[in-house]
Amino acid sequence: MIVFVTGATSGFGQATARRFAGDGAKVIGTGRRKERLEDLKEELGDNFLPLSFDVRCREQVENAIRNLPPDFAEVDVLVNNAGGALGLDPAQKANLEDWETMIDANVKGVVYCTRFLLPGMVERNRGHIVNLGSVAAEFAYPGGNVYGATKAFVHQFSYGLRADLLGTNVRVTDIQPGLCKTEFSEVRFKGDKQRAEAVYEGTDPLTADDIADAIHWCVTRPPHVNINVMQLMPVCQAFGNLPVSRKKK
Ligand code: NDP
Ligand code: 8X3
Repeated sequence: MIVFVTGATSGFGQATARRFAGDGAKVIGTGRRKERLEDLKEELGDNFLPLSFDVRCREQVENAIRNLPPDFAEVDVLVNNAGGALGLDPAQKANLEDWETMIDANVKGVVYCTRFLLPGMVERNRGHIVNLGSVAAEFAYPGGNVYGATKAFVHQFSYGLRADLLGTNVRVTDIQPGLCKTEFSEVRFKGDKQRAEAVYEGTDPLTADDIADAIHWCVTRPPHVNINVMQLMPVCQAFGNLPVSRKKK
């Protein structure tokens, strides 16, 4: 099995690369931080191919995929994981560049990697695309505005792919995690470690290994089974009431 994991320099992607490599799969791990990919190569050996590119850049994605060495070219599993959130401000105050960055990575990055790898999967009549969505796609929260919208795109895109792929053996899964401790909040709060730590304070959040395990489970179901969506939350997280703004007396 050849597994292509975007965003393998940290969090879910790194754990997923380790999980599949531990299983004997060949893994292509991507990200912008080359040193981290080199460290992973050192750890995982020759069955790991580090590929450094920015998922927001269509040309870089296309070049990286077109130039895959022959022994890594027939990708069976694409894990569209690279991305994240930036900021938690209300829409009227949010930074427009942050919005663009999220749309470029979480939406366009997913679309580019999918579009360049999918034809080979269809040709071989085997493959699996696993997209990292989020509970934020379904449950809106203050400040989640564009982030949640990008993950709603991921959800609908996953369904759309399934519709188009009917009649092939290519599978598609949307994984929707809730609170999970990775570098996610540190990135969202632009390096403010204290603010990031506060998100997880007093909780028992999901871990990157929990998500890697979920991805691995979906991919290793019998070939006739497609897990459309998998939503996971830690037990310490649930749904809230819908807030109501009341007139002052
Ligand atoms: P991390 O911040 O730990 O990892 C994000 C990964 O994405 C890094 O490897 C980073 O690599 C890569 N990445 C980000 N932007 C780009 C880019 N422009 N080009 C290439 N690679 C990029 O976060 P998580 O592991 O938690 O998040 C992984 C995915 O899961 C994201 O899509 C996130 O939205 C989603 N998610 C996270 C949840 C959480 O609570 N942690 C919950 C639900 C969903 P590098 O910086 O080296 O480029
Ligand atoms: C990450 C989960 O709730 O921080 O997608 O948006 S949340």
